[in-house]
Amino acid sequence: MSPSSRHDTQTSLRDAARLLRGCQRLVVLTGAGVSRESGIPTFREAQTGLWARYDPAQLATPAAFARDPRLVWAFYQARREKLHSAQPNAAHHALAALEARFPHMLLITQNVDSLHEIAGSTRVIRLHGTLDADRCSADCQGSPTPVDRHALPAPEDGRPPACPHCGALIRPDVVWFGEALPAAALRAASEACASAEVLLVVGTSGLVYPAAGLPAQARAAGARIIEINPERSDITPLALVWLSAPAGSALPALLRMLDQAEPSP
Ligand code: BJW
Repeated sequence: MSPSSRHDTQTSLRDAARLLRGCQRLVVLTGAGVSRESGIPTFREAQTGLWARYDPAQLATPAAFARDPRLVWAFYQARREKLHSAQPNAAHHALAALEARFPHMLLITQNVDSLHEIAGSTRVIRLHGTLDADRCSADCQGSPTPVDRHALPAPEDGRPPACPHCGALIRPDVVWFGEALPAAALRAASEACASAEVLLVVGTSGLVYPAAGLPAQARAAGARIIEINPERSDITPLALVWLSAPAGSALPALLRMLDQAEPSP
């Protein structure tokens, strides 16, 4: 495969399909870019409206929550509101279809929306938690202590509701900067990448660790990496095939290519 072929989408699609055909251990790693075409801004994009003047990386921390819980809670409530009307896009559907085709496929996601599951993916490892759930910020009954926010009165001053067990504030069940990822999920992701034949990386900047280290780990263990991202990322230098296109068009095109008979050499 010549390096110049990386820039030709049709050639890259053909190369990617060739790597996938007959693959026995396929692992997929997704990031915010996969949900972009569902209208969900990526993490590093400027937030819209009210949130334009805030850096999301400064809000997604335990220190920010301790300093100004009302602000951080409002940030997450606004994102939940936006998610409420979001639907899976063609990329989520194509990944669910890919799982049907490769029953051992494992999908590792950094995303905190549930769009992969809604689209029908079943073998999903979540590295950064979920916006759908909350927990006690003091984890008073063990780590985590799940709390149903819908069953609690919402304080009028905009603060998060209080934990019904201990009275500490509740918080979204996501992983903030400086917090450990769920150990079992990270272990499973790491093991899958260490034994992957092909790692398909979709829509991540590759900036946030430890998730960003998984492609290098897979590559060191012999996996071939396909990347789908319209922009170069920190993963691009590791990729054997880079599909420089939005996931919502590249993934369905890749599925169509897989359905075609392999061209004779
Ligand atoms: C498209 C597209 C289209 C657009 N189609 N593509 C090693 C080195 C340096 C630092 C560290 C290190 N190890 C750990 C750290 C510290 C830190 C870190 O990584 N910092 C970096 C910023 C330098 N990591 C942590 O703190 C982690 N914790 C940790 O390591 O704990 C250690 C510990 C151990 C034991 C005890 C205690 C501690 C935690 C990281 C948690 C990340 N959480 C967030 C927030 C979740 C909640 C929320 O959403 O609010 O997760 S941060 C944010 O980044 C979010 C994302 O999942 C994550 C990754 O972002 P992603 O998905 O890559 O999105 P973007 O926006 O960056 O990129 C989008 C991409 O899509 C772009 O490339 C576009 O081009 C592309 N795109 N449209 C396809 N249509």
